[in-house]
Amino acid sequence: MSLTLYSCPETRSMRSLWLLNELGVPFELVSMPFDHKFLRAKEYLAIHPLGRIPALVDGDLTLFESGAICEYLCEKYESPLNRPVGHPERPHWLQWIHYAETLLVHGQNLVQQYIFVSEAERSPVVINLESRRIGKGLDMLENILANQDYILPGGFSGADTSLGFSVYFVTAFVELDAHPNVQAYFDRIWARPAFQKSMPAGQSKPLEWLLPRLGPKMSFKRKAA
Ligand SMILES: N[C@@H](CCC(=O)N[C@@H](CS)C(=O)NCC(=O)O)C(=O)O
Repeated sequence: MSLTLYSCPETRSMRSLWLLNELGVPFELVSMPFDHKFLRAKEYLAIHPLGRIPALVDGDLTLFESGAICEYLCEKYESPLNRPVGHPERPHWLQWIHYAETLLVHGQNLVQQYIFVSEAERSPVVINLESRRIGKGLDMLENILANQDYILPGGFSGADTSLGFSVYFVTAFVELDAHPNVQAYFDRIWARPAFQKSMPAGQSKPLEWLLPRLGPKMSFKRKAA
């Protein structure tokens, strides 16, 4: 049965693409520009009724939601990326796959503010609130990553492809200067060949093409004592 991933560069579908590259399984990539011309086309709506990405087709099965795709692929293809039922890290593996969305949504709300909302309607309150919520998430990760390289003590897993993409995405909006352990996590992820293979070719920064349209990054630098 052949696997097909529907994807747009640097969106949540990068999680699934990265995971497939980590697993090293054969798949076909259908990469579309992030544009409703493609996402709302009749052909694509037949795959995902809401026209969102990612979507995965595996033979007769069509699946959307990046968290579900992560669990499905890790369970289907045996590898160290899975934490199967009964594994002591299983509950937290699930937690981090899904927490990744909580963190990412703050970044997505910032994209809406900067790109989709007119300047007149843009809200500094929302921008401040969403950036600070990212900061709180990073504070939590900073403590966890003080003692381990990846989000689970047992090492790199599917949960890192979910969460790692969220960390990647939010660095377009916040500096990591107050979060050195998160920065080191970001650097470890960045160095993975499967991650590099999932990035748009020739790009050296997250959301590089979008950066000129975003506001200044929030810095959480702590004041010197
Ligand atoms: N929770 C879903 C979110 C899917 C989603 O909203 N993807 C965005 C890209 S990151 C999308 O397709 N947006 C297009 C649109 O909203 O029209 C997942 O994790 O797959």
